[in-house]
Amino acid sequence: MAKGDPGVTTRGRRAAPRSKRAAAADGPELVQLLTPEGERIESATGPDGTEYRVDFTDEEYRGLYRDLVLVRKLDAEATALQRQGELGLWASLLGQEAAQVGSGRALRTQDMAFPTYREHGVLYCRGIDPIMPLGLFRGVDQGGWDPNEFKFNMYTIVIGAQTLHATGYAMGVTMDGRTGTEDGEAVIAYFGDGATSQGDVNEAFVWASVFNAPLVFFCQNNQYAISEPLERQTRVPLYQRAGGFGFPGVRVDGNDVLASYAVTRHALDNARLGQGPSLIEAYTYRMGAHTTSDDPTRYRIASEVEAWQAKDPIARMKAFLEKQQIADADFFASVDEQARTESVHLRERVLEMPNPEPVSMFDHVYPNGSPELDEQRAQFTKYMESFEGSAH
Ligand SMILES: Cc1ncc(C[n+]2csc(CCOP(=O)(O)OP(=O)(O)O)c2C)c(N)n1
Ligand SMILES: [Mg+2]
Repeated sequence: MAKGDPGVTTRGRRAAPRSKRAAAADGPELVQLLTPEGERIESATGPDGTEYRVDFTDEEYRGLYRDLVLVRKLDAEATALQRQGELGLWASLLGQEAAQVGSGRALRTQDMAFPTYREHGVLYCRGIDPIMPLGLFRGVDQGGWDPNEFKFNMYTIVIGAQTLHATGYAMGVTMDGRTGTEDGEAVIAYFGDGATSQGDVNEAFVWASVFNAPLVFFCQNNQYAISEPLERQTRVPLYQRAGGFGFPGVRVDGNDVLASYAVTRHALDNARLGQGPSLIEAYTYRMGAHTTSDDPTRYRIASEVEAWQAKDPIARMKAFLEKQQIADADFFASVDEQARTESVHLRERVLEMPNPEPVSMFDHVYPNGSPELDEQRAQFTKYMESFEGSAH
């Protein structure tokens, strides 16, 4: 995990005290409950006047920290596995742990999530074995988890497509009469800043709005779409786009796990009660490369990354726990040890993953197959048989 001096005062920031409408330096109306220095802000007001606060027990605060550290460590292990040729590709979440753990823990059991390809932290919060996405990125299976069992859809690589799937699903939730009560179902759709320029996402906004779908659009604005910076996507803060579609938008400090939790829980609860969709812009930063195929030094400068490292989501949570004496050195050591053990275990299991039979790639294309697919399978089987007995 990242080490940070808890007392560090970053450039252009005041150490304390912070006002309710804090963090103007990070953009307008940024909801923040934990500063980069680890100071707690009791409550924060959103653009529509909503007051956000959290009330966690010490155990729960420690639990959130544990989640953040584990998620980062498992992600680092996956990056290392790719570098060693054990995965074809990896899309790291480095820097986005708080946005994902905060929103992921805000989901209630009955809520349904639609991820992109980077939501490993949300996947973890849903109770899915972290080995699952590694099978996908190793190319030995399609992901492997049951979306209905865990209420977490399959990873979606096609940018923005999952926002339409989520909208359709959320409309179905309403049609089935599963909204309107406190134990109703809400839906969350994850996507990136770049995805906001896709037609799919804008269509999803329209449909969700006019059908009052119980849907939270959760945009992780990590400042880049591969090499394209945010200023190539928008001239207004992304959360303000919601207004034009007729639903509320809020910008949250995506490196603040407490604020991410508070804002998401509120939006989900509004949705489940039948109050329609909303947009959350989690303002964060992709500290690593877009994927292991990308070299970010070609399009961004080191000082930018350093400025965001000073806002690290884990360092600020650690500083808070230390200052408030919610956790001691033994606790931090035990979390590090757990992270190490789990990542070693993950690595061992990845190396043991069996290679599938090549012909099995035809098995799950359609639920009931098709004549064209049967023909392709037959051709491929014949092709593979042509190697039998040869040295290749
Ligand atoms: C429809 C579509 N177009 C292009 C791509 C190639 N592509 C993969 S990731 C990406 C950038 C996405 O950026 P953003 O939405 O900000 O998400 P991030 O990766 O930053 O989390 C692009 C263009 C794709 N996967 N799908
Ligand atoms: Mg992005």
